[in-house]
Amino acid sequence: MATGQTAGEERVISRRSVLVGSVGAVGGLVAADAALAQAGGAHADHAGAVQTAQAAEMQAAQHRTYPGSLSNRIYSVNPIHPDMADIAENPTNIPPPITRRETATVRIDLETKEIEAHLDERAMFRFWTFNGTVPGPFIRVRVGDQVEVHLKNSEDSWMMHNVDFHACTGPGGGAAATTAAPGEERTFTFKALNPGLYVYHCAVPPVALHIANGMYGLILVEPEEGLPPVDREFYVMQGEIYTEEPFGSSGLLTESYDKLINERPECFVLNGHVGALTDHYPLKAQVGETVRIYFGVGGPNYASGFHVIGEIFDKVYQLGSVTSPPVTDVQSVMVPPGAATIVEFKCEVPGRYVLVDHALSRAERGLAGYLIVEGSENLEAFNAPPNEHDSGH
Ligand SMILES: [Cu+2]
Repeated sequence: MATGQTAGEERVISRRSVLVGSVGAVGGLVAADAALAQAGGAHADHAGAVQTAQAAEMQAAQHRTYPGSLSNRIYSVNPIHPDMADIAENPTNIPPPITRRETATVRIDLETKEIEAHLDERAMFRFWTFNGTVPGPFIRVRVGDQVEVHLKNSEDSWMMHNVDFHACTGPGGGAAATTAAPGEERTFTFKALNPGLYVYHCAVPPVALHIANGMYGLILVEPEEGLPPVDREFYVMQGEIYTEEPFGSSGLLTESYDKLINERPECFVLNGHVGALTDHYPLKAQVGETVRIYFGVGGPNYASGFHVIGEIFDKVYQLGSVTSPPVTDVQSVMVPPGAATIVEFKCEVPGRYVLVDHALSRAERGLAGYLIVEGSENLEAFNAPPNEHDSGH
């Protein structure tokens, strides 16, 4: 099994690191090796075990900090990126609620574009996109509408692309009908039969690769009566990125098909790239406002335990169903790949809140977004004295 192989490789590397005495530089590997030495005497020779114990003592003697830890950005402000090509979708880029009370034909124009853009402060990646952003545009229709999809594959593309709408009832969600070579355009129509929040994505094989490289978005099919009004709406999607180079590498990175099919991503992202919703497009609201987040998982592989640090979801429309009553007072919501949810909460206390997948190892691989709430203090709800260890405010 692939994961077993890789775990074995890591063990070999960590043991070699200990034996050559480079332990100081690789604290995580030392810890792994200490565990290995304890667990498996047959694997740990005496010299290695002694050195491992010494290294563990050294490690315990100093108060370790992890200045490179990306979860620092959960609680502290991150430096701003320099201007570079950016595929991040602005989370406020959402069409307004639909006010008409009759059905209509709605034309959707999607252009598939492959764009080299930055993945984090140091790295670039060739993203595959709908309309040049990840996620693709937020589409808003009303139940009963005829949706007329026009999919154009840019002349500059290297790959075939198409689109599969989960909001569509019909074979492939339109995928076969819209498969287009570079420079071609395809159309199909479907009737939005079921209200809800749905994912759309490219479905050209290997489908997981097209999704991982950025080809996903959300379509909201409003119920007849619409959704209850809120003060602000946001559009956020989670995905994984698989590169040959390890997380944190510089330069133009290469996609890894091997890591993709073994489900071993290097990056986890909100809205396309590391830092998209922290450095470029933090969400913003005022105290007293009610916020709604349309949250989807493009994936392709990992479910999200979606959570906003410091907030409680007053309402959750589970699995994106708007015809079931929302559940109330929820800390985190599980969102499978190829699915979505709608969360709502009132902002009662000013400050910075952080959108995460509560599988928080993924924060170390890039997954975080900010919600900045401004307004008057609410000392009844939250009253905290200053703390010199708090570097982030
Ligand atoms: Cu594609």
